[in-house]
Amino acid sequence: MNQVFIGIGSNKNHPYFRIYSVLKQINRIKSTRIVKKSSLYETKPLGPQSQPNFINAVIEIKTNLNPHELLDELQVLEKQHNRKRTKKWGPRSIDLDILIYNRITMESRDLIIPHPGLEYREFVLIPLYEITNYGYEIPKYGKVSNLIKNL
Ligand code: PH2
Ligand code: MG
Ligand code: MG
Repeated sequence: MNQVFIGIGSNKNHPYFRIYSVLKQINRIKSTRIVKKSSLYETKPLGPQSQPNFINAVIEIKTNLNPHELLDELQVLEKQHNRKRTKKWGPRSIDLDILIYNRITMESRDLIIPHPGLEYREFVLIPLYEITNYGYEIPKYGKVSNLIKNL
């Protein structure tokens, strides 16, 4: 089984309800289950400020899907939540990002792992810190605790 961390964000159409429902859907993805969930954090938008606050969380899953298979499944869920790819960093009903996949680093056309920007995003690092052991290291970026100190 592969260890994967997923970042969840929502700032449109009832974020708390949406995250609750997407967690159940993630557990229904084949060969996949959630093993840890962070708290839900209300965060100020990074990017355009004229949009509602986000609700963010990070979960740990175990899965037999490879990174691209998992990406496909998460994009199906984003579509079901009526996610529109309109303006960059605009409001979204649900955003599901593969943050970390085992210890791998990869850059393909449609998928970069670890997720770009996670090393300076408070709304990712704080929930990740909550659900990992002290001293946990993100591939390429190092200890979560150090990244938080440098925010
Ligand atoms: N996601 C973005 C852009 N800005 N800001 C917050 N607070 N939380 C997010 O999840 C977020 C964001 C792009 O995916
Ligand atoms: Mg995304
Ligand atoms: Mg995102």
